[in-house]
Amino acid sequence: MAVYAVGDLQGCLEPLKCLLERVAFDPAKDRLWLVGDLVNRGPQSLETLRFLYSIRESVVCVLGNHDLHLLATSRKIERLKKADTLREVLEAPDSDQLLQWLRQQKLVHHDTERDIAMVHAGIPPQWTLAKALKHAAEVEAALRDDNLYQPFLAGMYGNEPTKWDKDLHGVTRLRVITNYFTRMRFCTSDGKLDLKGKEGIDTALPGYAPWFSHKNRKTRGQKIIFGHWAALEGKCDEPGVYALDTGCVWGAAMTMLNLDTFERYRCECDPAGKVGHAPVPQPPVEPAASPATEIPITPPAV
Ligand SMILES: [Mn+2]
Repeated sequence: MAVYAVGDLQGCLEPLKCLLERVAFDPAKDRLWLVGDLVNRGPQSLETLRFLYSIRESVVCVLGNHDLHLLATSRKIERLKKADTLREVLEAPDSDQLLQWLRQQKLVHHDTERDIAMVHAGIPPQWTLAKALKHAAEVEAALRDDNLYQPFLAGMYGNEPTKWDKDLHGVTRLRVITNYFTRMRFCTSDGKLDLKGKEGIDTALPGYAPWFSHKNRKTRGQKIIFGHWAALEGKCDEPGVYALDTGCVWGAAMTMLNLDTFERYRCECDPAGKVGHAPVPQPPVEPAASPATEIPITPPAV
């Protein structure tokens, strides 16, 4: 059995299939780990989810911010933004089945045999892996609980509080945990988040640094696989920490890592998020969320 981890898919199914073919992936024998952000911005979110669902017994996946956004839009908590490409998922006849599957996924995965952890964005410096798994389980339980699902998704959005405190409770507590695991890039050594910075590591505000580069990080020495941060271009100098988001959806590449040999494979993508060899364009500036740019999922109720 071989295990492969792949960076953010964001609805780019062709490059994923290109990588799976390259390693002759066999869902009956092999395992596919995904760092989350399976959907959105790319061309084939629905087909991507259907494909993953069809091989779900072989898939190990953690949720990213775009996956949680999809779940929230499906519950009418958030509206689709102009750049979102999720409408086809919401309107599909098998939408419920796919979203129920998505909802069962974890925020942090730890393979005890290989001692490798996987998370979408990162693990804050002040948490050990054991603590991270414990707090991830709080959010995972809320996602799976029919009574907590809606309040959690409704309370999930927001950048505050910027820092963990063990006395936090309710959705505020779950929001900070979710922001660490699904949105974090820069933070202070004691885990205060800057959720605005999205560029490379040299753009940190004073006192802030990439979550993985803090000297006091309690998961130092632990192998960690993550995605989310395309501006890193798959580069991370921290030993044992593997950045896998190489910006497929922006026309760069999709990356796959063999978890036994740590060999990397790349599939070059075109600006439409498909397989191609077009020149790499600059990532478009994300449009600001404003009511004027939002598209309602369904017409307003009469
Ligand atoms: Mn992300």
